[in-house]
Amino acid sequence: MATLRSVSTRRRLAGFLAVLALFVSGLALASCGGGESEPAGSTTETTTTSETTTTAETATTTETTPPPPPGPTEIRIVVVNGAPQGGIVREKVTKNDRVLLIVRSDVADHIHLHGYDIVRDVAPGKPARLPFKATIPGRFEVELEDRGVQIADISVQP
Ligand SMILES: [Cu+2]
Repeated sequence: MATLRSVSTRRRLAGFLAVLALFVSGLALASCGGGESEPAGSTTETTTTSETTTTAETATTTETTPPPPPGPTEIRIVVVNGAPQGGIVREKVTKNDRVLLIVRSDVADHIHLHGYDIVRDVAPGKPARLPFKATIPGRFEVELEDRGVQIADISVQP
């Protein structure tokens, strides 16, 4: 009987050890899981933050993007036989608009934008490009300088 009991005690002891082992490993797992879940939470937060940042950046980009698309207001003038094709080109722009005057000419001359005092060479096959920001309100003559011929009338509205 003593043998049986002793076996039983050993079994109980073994059982106890097994339970203890499970308990310890359970603790280990629990603490491990806890350890994992905390960083996971941080990661999630970080992810959320970065997503928010991305969204904010996208929004910023979207807000920043509009200005470039408008681009400069292009005013094209074609000079034929030393005179503006179709008559003097009359254009209205708004103050602070970016404007690009492009003049094609079959004669060599200089293009002069009065008021802003910009002068560019022009020649057949070599159009003149006069980019400017319309900071000065008023009406300004564009002239074939050497010939003294007006080719455009630019109105900058305040
Ligand atoms: Cu002039």
